[in-house]
Amino acid sequence: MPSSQAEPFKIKMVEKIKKIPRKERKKALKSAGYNLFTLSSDEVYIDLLTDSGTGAMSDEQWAALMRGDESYAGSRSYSRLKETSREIFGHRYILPAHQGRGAERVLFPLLISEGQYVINNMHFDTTKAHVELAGGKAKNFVTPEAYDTSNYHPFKGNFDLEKLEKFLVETPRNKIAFIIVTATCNSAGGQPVSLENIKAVYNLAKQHNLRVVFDAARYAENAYFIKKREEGQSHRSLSEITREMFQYADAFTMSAKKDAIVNMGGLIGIKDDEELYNQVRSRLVPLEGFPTYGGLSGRDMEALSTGLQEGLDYDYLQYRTGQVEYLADKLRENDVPVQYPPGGHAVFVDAAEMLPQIPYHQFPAQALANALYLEAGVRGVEIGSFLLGRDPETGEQLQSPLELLRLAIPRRVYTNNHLDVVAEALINIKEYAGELSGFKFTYEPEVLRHFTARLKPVQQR
Ligand code: P61
Repeated sequence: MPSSQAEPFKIKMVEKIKKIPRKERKKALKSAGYNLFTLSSDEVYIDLLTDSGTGAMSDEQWAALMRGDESYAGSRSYSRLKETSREIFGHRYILPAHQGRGAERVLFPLLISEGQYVINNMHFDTTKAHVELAGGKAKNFVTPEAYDTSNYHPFKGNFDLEKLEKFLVETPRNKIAFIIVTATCNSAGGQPVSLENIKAVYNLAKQHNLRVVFDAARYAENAYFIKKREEGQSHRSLSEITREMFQYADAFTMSAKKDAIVNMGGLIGIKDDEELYNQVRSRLVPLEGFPTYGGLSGRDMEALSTGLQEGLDYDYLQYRTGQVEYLADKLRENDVPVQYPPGGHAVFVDAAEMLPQIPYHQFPAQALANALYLEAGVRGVEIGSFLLGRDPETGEQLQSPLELLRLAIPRRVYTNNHLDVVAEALINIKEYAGELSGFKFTYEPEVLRHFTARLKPVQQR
């Protein structure tokens, strides 16, 4: 962020944070089984585990909470959420869910038959888990540019259209369930998908009679990057761009905990397919709740309606993406390898490059996450082979094409001074990165293992 540009808000309330001593951090890591998900937040100084549900709500959102209508059926707060979402996304049918994976759990089984492929630029882990739980097989088609972290490309979240088309032509229609567009593409580094690419995917899908579903958690950051980076888009408003993006989707699932800046919430949108809407609504009742609350309280829906609008504010998005860039630039200037350009919500450090001595099956980015916590009490998250898991058919550990340590920046929470601490710690680690060793399992759950797994260092320190 240029130094002349300050945060487009002032701070009304603060929460104390504290760094526990290094000796205690070492003990905490050991008792957490070297899995940072298991740490207590009191043991963490700067928490960059996720940007999901960790943002700071605005005064307008807190005020909106007071207007929550807690009626079981026909809540006024649901009507507001429906109208706001319709206006922003242009989809006729809107249903709430308690969070993104709740929305996936309701929608996906309706669209997937046993053994069918689900196509994505790159599945995020919970999405992949819900595809697999519904009997589907997750397949990624992200552009190869995404795998070269050091090379600039404005839209590393794009689909490889040639590869996608070839697959669609060669695979019988009944073997494919639908196509997901994840925007921004989290696993590739919070990387945006261009409007041109989104449109091309939609057109290809229609040629092959397939639905497109958006995984829309970071819709606003994606729209911002389209405005800033795509030719012919700079004059358009973020609302116009968002409306056009969502025209190229038949439905969407959304974790509202990211760009809509609420601590809990999700949405399902369906553009115009009334039959699908009726099916989704019926499934929503036993899984999430009555269609006018879907796992959310009235006040949650109020905060969400306000957050959906705030998330698209230009000044806010400029500050937000600028803060991510600030951290990325600082690291790059000091030769810490990061996915470049940085994405919308996080800086992704290339751990495979920083710790080449650790093989993928000993999880280099997990080793870096441990080192960063030990160095400065900063918590990041591994996005690599540890998160990817095993081949569901062979049980073999899969090799992720990228081994990344994600430093996700909560919205409106930390200042650049906090990020200076993070950068300094990683720059220090660079000096002894060659001495770090990998990890192996002492406990490995079957589904979404990284949340609760326990590990130990391959070489006992
Ligand atoms: C995240 F460590 N993301 O990025 P829910 N789609 C997409 C997401 O990014 C996403 C969901 C669907 C999280 C939370 C998280 O291993 C982890 O509201 C593109 O979280 O259910 C969530 O939305 C699911 C963190 C998820 C993790 C899994 O931090």
